[in-house]
Amino acid sequence: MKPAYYITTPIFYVNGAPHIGHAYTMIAADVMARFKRLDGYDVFFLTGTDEHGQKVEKAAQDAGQDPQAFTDQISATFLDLARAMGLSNTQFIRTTEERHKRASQALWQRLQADGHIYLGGYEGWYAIRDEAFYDEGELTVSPSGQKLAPTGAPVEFVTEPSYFFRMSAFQERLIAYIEANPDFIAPQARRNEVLGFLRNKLTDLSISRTGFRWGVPVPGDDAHVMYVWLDALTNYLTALGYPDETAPDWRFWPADLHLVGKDILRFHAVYWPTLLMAAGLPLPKRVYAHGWWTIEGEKMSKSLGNVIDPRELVSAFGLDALRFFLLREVPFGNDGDYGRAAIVRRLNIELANDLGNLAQRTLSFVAKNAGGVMPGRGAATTADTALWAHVANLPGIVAAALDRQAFNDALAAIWVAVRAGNGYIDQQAPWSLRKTAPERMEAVLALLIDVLRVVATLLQPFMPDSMSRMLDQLGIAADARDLASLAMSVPSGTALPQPSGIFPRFVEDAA
Ligand code: ME8
Repeated sequence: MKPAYYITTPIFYVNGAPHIGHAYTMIAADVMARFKRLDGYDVFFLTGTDEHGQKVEKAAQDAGQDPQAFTDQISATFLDLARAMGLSNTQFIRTTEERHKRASQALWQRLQADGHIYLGGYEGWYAIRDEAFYDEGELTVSPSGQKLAPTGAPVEFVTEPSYFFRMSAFQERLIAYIEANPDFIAPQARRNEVLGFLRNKLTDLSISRTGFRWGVPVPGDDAHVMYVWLDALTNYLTALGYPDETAPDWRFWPADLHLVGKDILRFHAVYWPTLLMAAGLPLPKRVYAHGWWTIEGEKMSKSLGNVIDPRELVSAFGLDALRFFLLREVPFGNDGDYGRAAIVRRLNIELANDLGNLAQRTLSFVAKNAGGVMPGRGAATTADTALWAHVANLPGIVAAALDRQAFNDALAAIWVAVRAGNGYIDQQAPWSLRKTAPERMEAVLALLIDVLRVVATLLQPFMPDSMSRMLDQLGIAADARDLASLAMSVPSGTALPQPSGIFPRFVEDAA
């Protein structure tokens, strides 16, 4: 049986339209999922929407809609985003589904039965925008006198009865776990941030609210709904069939990777693992918190009017160029800035000039001068060995980089090979070998095709559609595109389809 790999994105709040930040996490997770499938894993890839809580209830009220009708509508726009970004997700979960209410209540009851929940009262600060509680000491005051959370979200003082989770009881175990598992929280700076936070005494976590109704009812106490983060985090279990631990998909637990933005690290690296410890469930293997995108140097916000709909970028540049740009432009983990000029540059230089040209020059030359079939291979020259050295270890290098979520390193290594391929064509000049040394010309072309095959195979997770077309042109059968198939070479004489350009240069309209 294939090994299991479970990867998740955050589930997104349905309080507004999806934007490039949501697309980013979705695409990064999709690249991981697709790569693991290529590498022989059975992958469960989950994304979806987070539909309860005060923030969503308020957004529905502001829109003059009933919360269920409102969440149905906005959740559909996230599903549409997932499709538009080419996601290969296994499920799209919604927290308003019945199965999710059952799972959240079952987790609650398990915690309660084991004595991890008690009834008390919450008196303190709450930010609806972040759906988070804050200590007095964390707050700042705006010029107008409004108290603000460290995220800049306005807070309000809340006094209400509340159930609490005895999170404080798990502080030492959590620290020990993080220390014993250096890869559990990544990147390193985020891990240090969590360990820093854990130097202060962990308080118990308020896990129910009474001021509004839009949430999962607390079992046995209708006056309370669950704190939205408790219900939200449980989605990762619901999708696998929890509480039925005999469900077929339960074998995917624990998750291999929760991919999240740095804004929600604490929920995933402190609240979630302690809840799981209390419930006696295994902990996720890794939580990776990526950086934050701004738009032309500005924070994305509705009031600035600079929120970019990723679907518009797809119409302008194509999906694969967008996917490539997002993971190539910025080392994962760092913050990034979207600018139109930057995406055009990546598209024209790296996709059109480097990769597109390497394929087009090679394949159109084969079509015109080598009978349109896979050319004959020859004994390797020093130049051939030097080129192949860039490719031979590439699958392992890319796999290792992706296991660290170093998408940018993976792409950089692939581009070293692509550029070496272009240098090799220029230097070997197959056009001048055509008359004088036709066999050597064939060997040069065959090697270039073998290089392109490795490159295109490894790039499939990043650019599924264009690499599928490139592999078609390279004569690779649909069932020979995984990493294991790289060991088998395409026989000389295999007919190759008529080539056509894959990455046209992007030219701005004169208007
Ligand atoms: O936090 N740059 O949902 P959310 C990069 N429902 N990534 C960004 C981004 C940006 N500017 N803006 C958003 C929630 N993201 C909860 C999660 S999980 C159990 C519950 C991405 O709609 C990034 O992944 O506010 C971030 O963590 C997530 O969207 C927040 O989405």
